[in-house]
Amino acid sequence: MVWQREVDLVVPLWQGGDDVRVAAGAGALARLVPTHAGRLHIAVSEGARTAREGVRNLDTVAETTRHMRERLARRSPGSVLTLGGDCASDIAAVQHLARRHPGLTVYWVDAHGDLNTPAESPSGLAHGMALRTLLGEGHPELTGPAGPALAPDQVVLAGVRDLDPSERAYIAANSVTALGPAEVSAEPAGIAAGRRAGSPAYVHLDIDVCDPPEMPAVSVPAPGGPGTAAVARALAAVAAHHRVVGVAVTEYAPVIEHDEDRIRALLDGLHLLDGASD
Ligand SMILES: [Mn+2]
Repeated sequence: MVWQREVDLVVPLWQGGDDVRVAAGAGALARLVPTHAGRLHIAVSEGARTAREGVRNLDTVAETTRHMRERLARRSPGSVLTLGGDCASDIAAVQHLARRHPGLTVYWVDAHGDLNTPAESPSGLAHGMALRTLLGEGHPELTGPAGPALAPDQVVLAGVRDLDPSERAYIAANSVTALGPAEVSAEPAGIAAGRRAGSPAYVHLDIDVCDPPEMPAVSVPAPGGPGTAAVARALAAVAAHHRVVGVAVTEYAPVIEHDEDRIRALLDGLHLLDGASD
């Protein structure tokens, strides 16, 4: 089954995590994933490397997000693949698709919650604020003019384990579904439990969700993750249960030595390698 989407966005944004190694991830993923759609390469400017209003490199992250938002508004695709870049690479894509598909479930498959705010973030890094931004509580230049893209009950965190205290508090206060590594490993297909079959879904795959010994090529490794095989099974379960309208793959730092077959297994779980020649 080929996952049909209307546009691919290649987004070498690294300023959200201030780690230039993930910029090359966008191009590396674009080489691995054959396209059946138009592929737009988003230009990311160098910009000033300064912190403003609690967010490092805010100018560049906001400019990239605004630029993507405009491109998506012009094309109005119903389905989008984003090849990042860091976890701030798909803010505009989720904002666009959440409005296009009411009731969208967003699977945030990530070792981290990305639920910080500019005021609470220990690092000031935008990639750790991406999901909270989508929930309407981020820097206004990133949340954008249209208000919250998502409500907390639309979000499923999967494989999450590295959370700051304020992120834990947000999850508890808002009853966000959060499945840890043990739950994903024990029952990968369980991550879509309780969600309506055939309903629209978005998958944000930060490959740091995988256990670092299996997948070391990431910006911010977090010990104790599920294996890549379990993650691939969970992704396949989401793809089988839902109508997937968007996928992002983020935080891949291909310069770090790793087994490319593990990346392929993850992409294959999402049907992104179908039609590849080898
Ligand atoms: Mn992340």
